[in-house]
Amino acid sequence: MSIKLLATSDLHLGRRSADLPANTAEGKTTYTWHKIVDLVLRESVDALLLTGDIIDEDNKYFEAVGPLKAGFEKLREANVEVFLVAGNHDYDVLPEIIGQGRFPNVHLLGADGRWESHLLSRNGVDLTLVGWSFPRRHVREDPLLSFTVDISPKSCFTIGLLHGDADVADSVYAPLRLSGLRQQPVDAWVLGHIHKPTVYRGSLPLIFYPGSPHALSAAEPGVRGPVMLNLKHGQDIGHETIPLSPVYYDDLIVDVTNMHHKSDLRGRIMEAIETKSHSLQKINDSLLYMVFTLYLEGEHPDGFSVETWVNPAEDDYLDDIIPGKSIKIRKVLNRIRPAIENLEVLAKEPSLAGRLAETILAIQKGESTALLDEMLREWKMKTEQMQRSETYIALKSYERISEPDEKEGRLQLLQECRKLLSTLMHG
Ligand SMILES: [Mn+2]
Repeated sequence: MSIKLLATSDLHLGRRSADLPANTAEGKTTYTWHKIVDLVLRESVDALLLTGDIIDEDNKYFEAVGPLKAGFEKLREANVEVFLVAGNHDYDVLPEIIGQGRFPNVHLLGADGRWESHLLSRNGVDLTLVGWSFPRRHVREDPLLSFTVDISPKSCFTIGLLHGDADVADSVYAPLRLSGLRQQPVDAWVLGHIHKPTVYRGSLPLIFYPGSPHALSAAEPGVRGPVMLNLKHGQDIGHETIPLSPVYYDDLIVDVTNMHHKSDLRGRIMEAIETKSHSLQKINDSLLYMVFTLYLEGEHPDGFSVETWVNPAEDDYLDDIIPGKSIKIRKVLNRIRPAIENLEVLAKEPSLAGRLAETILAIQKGESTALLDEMLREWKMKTEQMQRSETYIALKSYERISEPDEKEGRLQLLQECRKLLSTLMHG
């Protein structure tokens, strides 16, 4: 007595992932579409739910139509129903393909921006699916304002399919109020449009964006895939992301403090990649490409030279670090703070940097300068002002708050002077 549904959105058939070798078959979103169809068949899923932007644009019609129809055909042969709504990218092309009428198992809900429902009975469970489709590219009003559907009294569950922008009031892509979603007699909302997988926790119903199942660029980091829903009588709806994206994007952060040789940095990069790959072990089957943005951090006297120690070439893929995976560092971002070694020399310069160096030295040695005294006075005054403020007085009842202490002031000023000097020297 249960139903299994697989939900996904924003596949953008016709597009391909950035930063992969040219013409890589796995980089195309059609690759993940076939994987999704295979998963539905392998896991005996009862119905596939697609919540918009499945096709990238109508200019991608010819790239998308073949694979989409082939998938629908396979699902029809396996007696799997498909329910979908159109988004802002496929508002015209999706009805066109479905309208060709060869797929009795495929149901586009809510064409022309009118809410529509469909009853599905499987394994002794009656399920109502409700949906609304984009009638045009831009929709400024919340589609929930016109929510009217008949839900059969014998229906055990109601699942809503909708493409739009949750809690973005001025969106031109169907602004959806979360409170509006919660008010409807719906047990779970499957949304589309936002590519980042998002679950709104806290209260019923279950509201979520499955997100794009195929990572398209470094702007779509982390594990991605469709979401499996399990519906059982008298139980909360179970949901689980099934990792399927062949591409994984992420940041790699390496601290270069105290590194003196290229080999040190290389070792640390390898280590970081291995750690990352290890943490992704459970999705290793689907994962073929790992693309990283490398951030160099920490303190170093010559951060600009350190940056040249790694030199990711255009088509450089590292193939043998992790078996079965291709790895690429797509970009190196230098966030290294300059370690100033000649602070004493700099302190003699009549520049702003010189004054800051002089102040840092004075704080470190427990001495004082005219500038430091002035800054400490200012700090003390501001701190006392803050302590007299309403919010601060409210806090006082919870914590013991002491008078501004010069030692604390010196410490804060030291951090600020260092930050300022680094910014000055770094340009
Ligand atoms: Mn969209």
